[in-house]
Amino acid sequence: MKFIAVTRPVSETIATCELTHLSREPIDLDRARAQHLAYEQALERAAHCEVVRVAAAADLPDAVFIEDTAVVLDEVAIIARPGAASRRAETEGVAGVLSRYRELRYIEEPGTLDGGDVVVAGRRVFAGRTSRTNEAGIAQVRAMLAPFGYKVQGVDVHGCLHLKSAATLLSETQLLVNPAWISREAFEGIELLEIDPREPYAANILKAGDDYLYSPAFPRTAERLQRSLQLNLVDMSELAKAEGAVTCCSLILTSG
Ligand code: CIR
Repeated sequence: MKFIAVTRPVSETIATCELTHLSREPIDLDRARAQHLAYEQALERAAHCEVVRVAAAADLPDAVFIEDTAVVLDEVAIIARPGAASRRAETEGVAGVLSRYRELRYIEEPGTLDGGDVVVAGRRVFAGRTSRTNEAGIAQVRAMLAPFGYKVQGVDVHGCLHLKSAATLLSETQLLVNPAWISREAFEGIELLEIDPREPYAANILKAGDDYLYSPAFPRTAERLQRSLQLNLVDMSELAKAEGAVTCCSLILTSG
């Protein structure tokens, strides 16, 4: 199976990005771009993905966080309607690229949905209720995916930006989680591996095929993970100041 990682360059306006849980700190644009390039190289070399870039969008500060603009499944791609109004224009360029690979569906008003709120585990789809994703958005995803046999479940998220800040996929039956930000009951039947509580942001890991990208900012959780997984460490420290993490900067899709 071949994997494609769709990415988008870091915009020169990233300093004016949306921020919810962090205070604004200066972002070194060159350093952010160098880290993003290293991330793309890790996707190519370590995770064996073909990297396909959406054209840069200088006037869209958060464009690099492409994960939020869509949810891509094997059968279809859902184009999101981001909860932050400043991010809505990001979807157009992404939809153009994704239409090469998938049929598209669109989240429509009054629905809002950030892709960062959606975790797909086999035929189970978990959708976070957050400041970015509302019940109408989740209901639209449920209706769009029912014909393909996916079961969509809403999950309450507290204290973080997206569901994927609190829970990401290790395998179809196992998630890496920060239990402080979600309730375990929503994930019945799924094994939950907990982060080290001293590293609250550590629940974000990117799985591409059988390979994993992870941030070196969380050494204690990394040590737990390395007992059973091989991690490719990518420094995302500059993009983390914009509240981004490893999953946010790509959309991974299967092809061929
Ligand atoms: C935002 O607030 O929308 C961006 N500054 C960060 C988005 C991070 N995306 C993600 O976690 N999926």
